[in-house]
Amino acid sequence: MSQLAKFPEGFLWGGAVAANQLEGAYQEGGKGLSTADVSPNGIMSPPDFSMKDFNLYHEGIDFYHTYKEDIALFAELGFKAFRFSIAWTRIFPNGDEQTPNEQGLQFYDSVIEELLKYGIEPVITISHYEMPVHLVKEYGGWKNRKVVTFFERFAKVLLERYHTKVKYWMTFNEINVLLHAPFTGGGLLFEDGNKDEQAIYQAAHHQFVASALAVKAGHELNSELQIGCMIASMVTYPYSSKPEDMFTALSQDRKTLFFSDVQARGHYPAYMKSYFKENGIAIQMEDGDLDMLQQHTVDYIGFSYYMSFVASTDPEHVKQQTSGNLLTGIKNPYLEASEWGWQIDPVGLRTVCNMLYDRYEKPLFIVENGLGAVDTVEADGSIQDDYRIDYLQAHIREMKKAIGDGVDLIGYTSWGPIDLVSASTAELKKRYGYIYVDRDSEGKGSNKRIKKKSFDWYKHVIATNGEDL
Ligand code: BGP
Repeated sequence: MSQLAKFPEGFLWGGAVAANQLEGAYQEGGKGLSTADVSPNGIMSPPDFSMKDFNLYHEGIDFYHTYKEDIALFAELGFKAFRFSIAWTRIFPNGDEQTPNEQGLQFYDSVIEELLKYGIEPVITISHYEMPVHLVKEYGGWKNRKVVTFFERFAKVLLERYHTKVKYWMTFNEINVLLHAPFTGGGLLFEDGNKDEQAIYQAAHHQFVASALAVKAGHELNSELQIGCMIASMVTYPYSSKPEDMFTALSQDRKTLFFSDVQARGHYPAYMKSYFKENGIAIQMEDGDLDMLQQHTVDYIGFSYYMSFVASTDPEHVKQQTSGNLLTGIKNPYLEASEWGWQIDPVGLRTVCNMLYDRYEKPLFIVENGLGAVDTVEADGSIQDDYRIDYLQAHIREMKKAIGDGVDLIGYTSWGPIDLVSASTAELKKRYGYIYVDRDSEGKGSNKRIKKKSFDWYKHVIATNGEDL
């Protein structure tokens, strides 16, 4: 690596959140019921439409009412960018209406105004792990082609309203998670518990077309817009140098890269067409779909990175499972893991950056990364989260090396700069923030915001543009 590697001028330092994990106010401002609202055990778990159980997503951290105070703290951190999602149900409560809910739009008008007041670039995720419950019940979620039209309408409303104020967009959060958690990613329910690949890949096709339609609409409104894809990056190492292990690792990575391949290269890759043929999967397409995918590819590759994975053909290795919310993987003997079994691998981030840049030669934007940990408030009221600083510091160092390798990296928005409800556990035990929220998993607490030790650390990183870590 060149010793001279530096973060570029205008690098987008910041943080990332999702509407359903922090806004709360789930029935205010004309909002409809979203899939997150009916997922009391986490948005990765099966829903409970009866909503008998307490659901922390209903309250979040009350950002709907505290956004001014919270954005002021982000400004104090020196944020250049803030990534957030729009709750589809605030704009179209049922999803299939013709006209948007003006009150819902006004909330996001205010959030955007507040960010711009401080010179913070808003970065919008159009859809982050949720959709109107009505679209699930009435249409079966994303496996129904009609949902493409509803999404297009939703995306166009946002693009038309904000295209002069918001430059950076992404269509679907972690689009590849549809494979692992089909309800979370696509509103797909499989009553018998068996994930039907035909339905999942059909839903993926609909999301690809919907995403391309949003890219088209955005560019027609404003050619300067940068509209990206967003994948949960999952780099897989072969457990050994056994050639079969290598091939297994490659096959596992392709399950992720398939999604960015279609969105960034504009066509279905050969390996996937073969997979469909071998497995009797037939994607129904309409005339013009393939042209749409080809003509309206994304401008940048957005991705999350939390951990790396291991693949092996040896049943003994497969037994050494670690946990993790999306894939149960084999334990990597060289790595430590978080309390939730996510294997901590900063070098893997450099590898992912290089892999993605080699493959697409489009700008990369790391839109999620961070350490989920239990934080303790000391007797003096401070929170000494050195473990979080260590994690972030090591990852940012590797990002810098990736820039030295020649990667065009445009930004870094770490996950949950303010503590929020966890996607996989629906609790407030696993925290990511620089800002502590005094609220527990039962929703009890003062809701007060407290700066953790990492707050000053990250502030300094941003102030020095990553020079002094
Ligand atoms: C990603 C999701 C986020 C976020 C993050 C951390 O997969 O895009 O929504 O929650 O993971 O996950 P968790 O909250 O389960 O720790």
